[in-house]
Amino acid sequence: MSMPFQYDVTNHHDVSEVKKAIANKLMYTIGKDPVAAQPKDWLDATFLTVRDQMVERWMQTTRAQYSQDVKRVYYLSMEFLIGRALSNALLALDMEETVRTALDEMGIDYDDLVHMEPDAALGNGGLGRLAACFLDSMATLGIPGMGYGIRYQFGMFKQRIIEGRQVEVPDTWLGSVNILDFPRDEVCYRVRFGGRLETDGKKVRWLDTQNDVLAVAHDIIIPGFDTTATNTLRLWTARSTREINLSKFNEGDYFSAVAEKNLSENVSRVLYPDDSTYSGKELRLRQEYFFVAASVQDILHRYRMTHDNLDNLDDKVAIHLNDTHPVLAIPELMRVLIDEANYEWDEAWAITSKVFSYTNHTLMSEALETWPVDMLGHLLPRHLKIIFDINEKFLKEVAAKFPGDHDLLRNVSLIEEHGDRKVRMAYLAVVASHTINGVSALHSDLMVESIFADLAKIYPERFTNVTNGVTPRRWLALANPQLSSLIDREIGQTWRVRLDELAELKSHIDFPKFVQDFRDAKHANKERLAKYVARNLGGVINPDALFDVQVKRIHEYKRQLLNVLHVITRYNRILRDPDAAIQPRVVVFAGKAASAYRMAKLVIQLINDVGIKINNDSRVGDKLKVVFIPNYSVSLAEIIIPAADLSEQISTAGTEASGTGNMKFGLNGALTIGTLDGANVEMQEAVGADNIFIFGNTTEEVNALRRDGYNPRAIYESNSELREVLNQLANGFFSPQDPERYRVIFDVLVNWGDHYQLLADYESYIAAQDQVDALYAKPEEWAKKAILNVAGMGYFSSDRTISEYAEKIWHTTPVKL
Ligand code: B1N
Repeated sequence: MSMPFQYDVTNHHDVSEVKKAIANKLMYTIGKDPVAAQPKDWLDATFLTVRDQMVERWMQTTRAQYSQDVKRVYYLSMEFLIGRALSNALLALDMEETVRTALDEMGIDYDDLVHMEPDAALGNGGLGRLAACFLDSMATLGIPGMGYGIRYQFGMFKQRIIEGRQVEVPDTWLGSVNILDFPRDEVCYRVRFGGRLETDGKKVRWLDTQNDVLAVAHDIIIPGFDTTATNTLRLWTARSTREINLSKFNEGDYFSAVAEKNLSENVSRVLYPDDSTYSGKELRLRQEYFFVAASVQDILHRYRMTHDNLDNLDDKVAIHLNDTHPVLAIPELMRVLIDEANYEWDEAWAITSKVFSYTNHTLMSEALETWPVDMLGHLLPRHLKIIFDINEKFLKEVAAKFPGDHDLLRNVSLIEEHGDRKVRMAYLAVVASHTINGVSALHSDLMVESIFADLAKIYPERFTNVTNGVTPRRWLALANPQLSSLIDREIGQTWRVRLDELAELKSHIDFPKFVQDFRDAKHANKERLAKYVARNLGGVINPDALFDVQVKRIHEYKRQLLNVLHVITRYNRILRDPDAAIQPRVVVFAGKAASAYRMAKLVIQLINDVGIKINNDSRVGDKLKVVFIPNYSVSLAEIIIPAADLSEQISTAGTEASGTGNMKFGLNGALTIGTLDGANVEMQEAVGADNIFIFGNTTEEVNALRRDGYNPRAIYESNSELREVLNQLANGFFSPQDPERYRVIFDVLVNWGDHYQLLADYESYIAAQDQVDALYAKPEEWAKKAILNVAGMGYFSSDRTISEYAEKIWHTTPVKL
């Protein structure tokens, strides 16, 4: 295609041109004289300069996608935890050095500037961060993909720790001007709620809806690494339908009109801070429908620009459901096909069931969405009817395939009948999707043996596994420049897009200089973290100590509490034998608790109370320190993970679907201490059993205990070290001013069944920690094993993950540029 216009393109590797471009942005777009400009103004000016570079690539890609009429993947997700964008863009465009020098020549410090950018924290944890890694990999691989989600005005809350307790503070990431995204006021769809149905023969009409809202698009550019290919993340924001009519209102109605406007715009106000839990709130259901209704309209609008009917939609459209949160897209597409495009049911169903695929991210019952039939019927009567119709046809099909199997029929119904009737959203996803995947080998196996056992009898061919991965660009190249340049020196630079090449490092453990440089890089990263801790928390930690790190959401199944039991055990050992030689350790925790999750919040408080006691005990000194770093986030992870020696992945076997932190730590040269859970299982295979500390019961053993009876009290009584620790919790040793504070933890573990089986794994966990100490005493050997961990992480690139999705599930190929 010829270029119809002439553009004023900055040479992005020319320092003086980049300087001029930044100065121009500062003057003409921000409206500031360089003499008066604040750091934020410089950040914005720099960002705008870099964004111009991305826009060019973006348009080239979009043009190529249209002219090649490519098949697109639409990744529907309630969460995209993308973090900072500027440093990532500079890496993708290979502009870091140029911009650093340009800023330096203008008297601005590059590092200070990029660290000023707030994180886009539109997600809770692993699920949202996975979506962000996937966008990065789709762009890098040239796969025509588009993310759809919600542009929450308030993202994940900021965590403050006040007197040891978590306090939630709103995240006002949108700040003053926002230059991350392009508002598209003209891309705007109406989303309807409520109302009633009217039937006229076969035709169903959805009428008299109330509290309708407009969804307005905002586009974020997703640059691919070292490629022209660039994708889009389209986030919807709610705008009142009333706004336009506001002037017509008389003075008396004005205030209620504004109140109503606020009410309808609430739908994109705030991210629910629930990770791996589910709360059946109506506003959440509204959010889910809001963003899928807008996205489906947008997808069909784009498709119709080049096609006159929707018969072969699946040739060009794949819609992927990131967990069940966007599952209403299924009845929504059916509604549009039947009510608006006049398809017969069977034709509509044939189209729909070729378009959708679904990823399950958890087996835990408290996270599985089931919406009350009453609530759904009230908010979305047409969709409820469609779900009932899907169910009726589905159950007929099952009855024909498995005659007389009434149990099966009851078990697989989309409607849970006992108590208040509820729609099982995961079942709806399975019935309508051509492919369903779990996120690690173990999880995918358990998925078909447990929650989907009955559905897998009916559709065995639909279920598969795609193990998660992480982007090596952010999680190694950006987060760990020192290790990255060392790896470059050893094996070249192409590992950034072919992470398998890290395997070449295996043979390099015999090069003493490399091993020494590797240790130096780790030490430098530990100094960087120690500096952060000193500056932000005021505590002193010694970079020569072993850094033992558990950072992730606080959840009972992730067992931060087991880690604390070990910390206290270690403390007691130091006090018992003050002269024993012991490997100094710093135990680092970070993570947020859902605001309503009492037990998780109590664990945060316990970590802080234990820290106060231990860190101020002069008998302990440098031998043990406990640090809780507040407000865990993507940008904090980029500092913490490269500094870790030991990665704690200690969930009860069978509960963590995959984990992705485990992969980030391995990639940055930490050794894992973990259970055979989630992707830890595959990590063990990848790095070798000698290079990982595996402990604890297997999933089968956990299940056997649940089935045959588990007696935590007997373990408490038989293990004296453990008994001492638990007694300290019960008798207020760590909370003398409030001795009852942790009694409930003692009860949960000893008297109330210890659901996550911490006590069952305690002894083998402590034994594994002893092995950790022994190995760390031999720093060369430790470093070699750490290198073998890096070398084994090739498989866990999200590029590999996305290639599998593209090939096995979406049937998409890269755009040619
Ligand atoms: O998804 C990650 C996995 O690596 C983790 O193991 C898994 O725990 C996580 C409801 C969830 N599962 N379910 C959620 C998040 C928000 C919400 O509102 C559930 N997150 C996971 C990526 O596969």
